[in-house]
Amino acid sequence: MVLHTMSQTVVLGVIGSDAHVVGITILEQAFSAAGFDVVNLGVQTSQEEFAEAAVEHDAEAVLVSSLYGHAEQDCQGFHEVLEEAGVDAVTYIGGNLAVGQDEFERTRRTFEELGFDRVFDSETEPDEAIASLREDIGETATESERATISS
Ligand code: B12
Repeated sequence: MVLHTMSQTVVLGVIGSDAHVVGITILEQAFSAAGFDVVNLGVQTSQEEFAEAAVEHDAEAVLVSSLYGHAEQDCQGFHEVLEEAGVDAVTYIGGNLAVGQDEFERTRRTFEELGFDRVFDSETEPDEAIASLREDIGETATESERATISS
């Protein structure tokens, strides 16, 4: 017998003026297939739109994507906006987060300091993010998802 738990909602979108839509579409499909309720805000999403959607859908997680190299500017003050709106959710960011992105550890620190719980580079497989999220919200990852988590 399979036991179903109530599904968890994930809000995702591409922040700022960024128009790269492919990555977020793949993430939407992967999280849906993994059993999450996904609210995809699409491209060119403002900080406030993320916050409003997270409140409206009582989201467990807010996933931000950015490809075009302006993520740091776009995410300044983001966590303050979420906090003011009363959002209590895990926050991830991923994509091409810096121009060049040759030293990812520095990029990771920058975004952790901005308040993100996890930071992913553009090589990230959706399963890795899914397994991380299950871990962060206290759900059990499947074996194949678990195998993708890097330490
Ligand atoms: C296609 C493309 C475009 C298309 C976008 C079409 C569309 N509507 O989507 C067009 C031509 C419009 C475009 C425009 C631009 N682009 Co462009 N584009 C690309 C390209 C070739 C592929 C992007 C793509 O679709 N990848 C496929 C998907 C599946 O991968 P992905 O997006 O990386 O997403 C995966 C991961 O990153 C990760 N991920 C992404 N987000 C998140 C979030 C979370 C939470 C997690 C866990 C994971 C995750 O998971 C995804 C799925 O596996 C990349 C180069 C490249 N090879 O990546 C450049 C690239 C992203 N573009 C770039 C640039 C500079 C631009 C422009 C600024 C160019 C210009 N001067 O006009 C504009 C920006 C316009 C705008 N307002 O956004 C640069 C960014 C440079 C940087 N960050 O340092 C890149 C890297 C090219 C390069 N090497 O210079 N682009």
